[in-house]
Order: sequence, then structure tokens, then C-alpha cells
Amino acid sequence: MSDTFCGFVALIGAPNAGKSTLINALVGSKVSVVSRKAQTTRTSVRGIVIEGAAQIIFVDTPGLFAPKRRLDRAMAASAWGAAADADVLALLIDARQEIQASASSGRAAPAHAPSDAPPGERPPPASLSEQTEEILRALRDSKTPKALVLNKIDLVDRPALLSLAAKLNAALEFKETFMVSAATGDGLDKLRERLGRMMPPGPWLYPEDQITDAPLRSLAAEITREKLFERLHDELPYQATVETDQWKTLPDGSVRIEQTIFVTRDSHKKIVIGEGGRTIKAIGSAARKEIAEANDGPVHLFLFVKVRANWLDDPERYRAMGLEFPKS
Ligand SMILES: Nc1nc2c(ncn2[C@@H]2O[C@H](COP(=O)(O)OP(=O)(O)OP(=O)(O)O)[C@@H](O)[C@H]2O)c(=O)[nH]1
Ligand SMILES: [Mg+2]
Repeated sequence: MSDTFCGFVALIGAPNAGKSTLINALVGSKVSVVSRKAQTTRTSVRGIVIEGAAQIIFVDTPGLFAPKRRLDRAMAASAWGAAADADVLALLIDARQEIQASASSGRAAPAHAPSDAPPGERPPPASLSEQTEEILRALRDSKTPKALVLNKIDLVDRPALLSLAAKLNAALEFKETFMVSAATGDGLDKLRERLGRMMPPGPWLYPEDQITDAPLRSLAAEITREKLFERLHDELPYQATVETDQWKTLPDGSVRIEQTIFVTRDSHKKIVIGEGGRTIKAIGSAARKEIAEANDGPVHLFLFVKVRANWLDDPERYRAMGLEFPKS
């Protein structure tokens, strides 16, 4: 009998539910990038946590939504792939958004099951958003144990939260329900502890001090992309990708990093650079600070912007992101 435990917990959910914020909070360090905008995470990122005798490998995934473009399809495939390999599926719900969506959906929930309902039959789940209903439908046939994680509880009141938890549990079987705030840390100790107990026996897959499987150069590219997301208007970030081209340790111990920001249009290049180079300078300076922190030492960051009208159809760009290239 093994005296250690190890397994995978896939964090899945709609865009913007707070999956990346949660994985960072659970790990206690930034392994995945976060933004106010939906569809920030593009590939599955591992964050590794030790909880007693268990090593929990959390997998942050791209938000689940109906894929339209090729990049969307690659992101969705990455999320569902991570879900298929997991020992536990943790479904993350943005509690505030879900409560608001149900309040405005107009489909009033019956307070109790109708009295003529057959005994033991669950009342139909009422007033969940269409997006959540769709994710629940997709999860219905999966045999993997599921945990429900209601996030952003710092933004909602207790009665609405409890009613949401009841509705979701009526719609799908969850082994556990957690109410957390990835932003404040509320509920995270319990979440870690209970998920640790759900891990199967087995040796740890990573050294004790390792917190992610992503090499620093990909994390560095992601950090720069996050700064792009923060500064630029809505459509542009989806049309941009960042790659680390060079990572060179200099004799004084500092690192010289060169990165390319690929955009699809000349007008986008102008926006990224900004008047007199102001925007790219701000992006570079914010990214440099954070990359230096991740690297635990000084870095010199050089950013280049290239127009590649077709990067969204270029297999090489997907490979660089760690995504499979969908054939169509
Ligand atoms: N108030 C509050 N905000 C939160 C919480 N968790 C996440 N957020 C915010 O929600 C937004 C989205 O967070 P992300 O972690 O990027 O969400 P995600 O699910 O990874 O999104 P995608 O990668 O686009 O699928 C950010 O602005 C976060 O700061 C929380 O517990 N409370
Ligand atoms: Mg994310």
C-alpha cells in the first residue's frame, strides 16, 4: 500500500469564472495568467500543490464555450482533453454571474418539487444560465468524480448562494460542493484539504518544490500577453499572441529575453506600439517586473511586434502555445 497520493484535478468552467485566479491562489504563486476579459487562458496549465501526503496537480483550462474560430476549437479541445485525463473534475461557477443570469432569465424556480412529482424524483433544475446548462449537459455522461466550486462568494449574499448550490446539485451529481473566493482566499484551505483526500494512492509525479510544468520561457510569454490584455481594447488581444524567441543568461547572471508579439493587422501593430512607443513601453515594463520575479533575478526584456495576417491559421503558432492545430 502506497503511503503517498497523487492525482489530477481539472478546473473547468465558463470563461471568466476565475479558474486561473483560483489555481494561482491554490499554488500560492502565479502559474497562469488572469484578466477581466473572457477567454484569457488558451492552453492547459498545471499548478502543483502538496497537501499532506497528497500531491494535487491542478490543471487550469481554457474557458468552455461554443467554439467558432479555429483558435477557439483548439482551446476547447485542450480543455476537454484535460478533463478526460483528470481524477476529479472541479466545475467552477462564477456565483455572482450565475445568480444574476438566473434572476434575469424570467424562468422562476419552483420553491418546492410539485406535490404530484414521483417520490425521490428531483425537481428539474430551474433558472440556470444557458451556458451553465450546456456545460452540465456535457458533463452528464462523464464517470469522473465531480466537485462543484462556487467562486466569487465575496460578491454575493448567502441565501442566493445556497439556493444556487441546491439548483446545481439537483442538476448533476457532485461529490462535494465548495464555496470559495479565489480573490480573498476564503474557503481555499478546505478545498485543498478535501481534494487532497480524493487523490488516488501513488507516487508523486513532480519534485516537492516544483509548482508548474510550464517552462519559464512560456510563462514569460504568457505574462507579456496578460499585460497586452490589460492595456488594449477588447478585440485586439484575441488577435495577438506572444512567443519567447530568446532566453540568454548573461555573465552578470541577468537574463536577456526577446519576445515577439504577433498581430494580424498593421493597424493592430500601431495600437500595440502606441504613440511614440508609449504602449509597448508600458507593456514591456510591467511584464519585465513580473518575469524578473518569476525568474528570481533581473531580466532585460526586448519586445518586437510582427504583423502576420494569418497567424490564427498557422500551425507553428499553435505549437508554440502548446495547442494541437485543428485541421479545419
Ligand atoms: N471578486 C472576485 N473576482 C474574482 C474572483 N476570482 C476571479 N475573479 C476575477 O474574475 C476575472 C476572471 O478571472 P480569471 O481567473 O482570468 O478567469 P478564468 O476562468 O481563468 O477565465 P478564462 O481564462 O478566460 O476562461 C478576473 O478579473 C479576476 O480578478 C473572486 O473570487 N472574487
Ligand atoms: Mg483562465
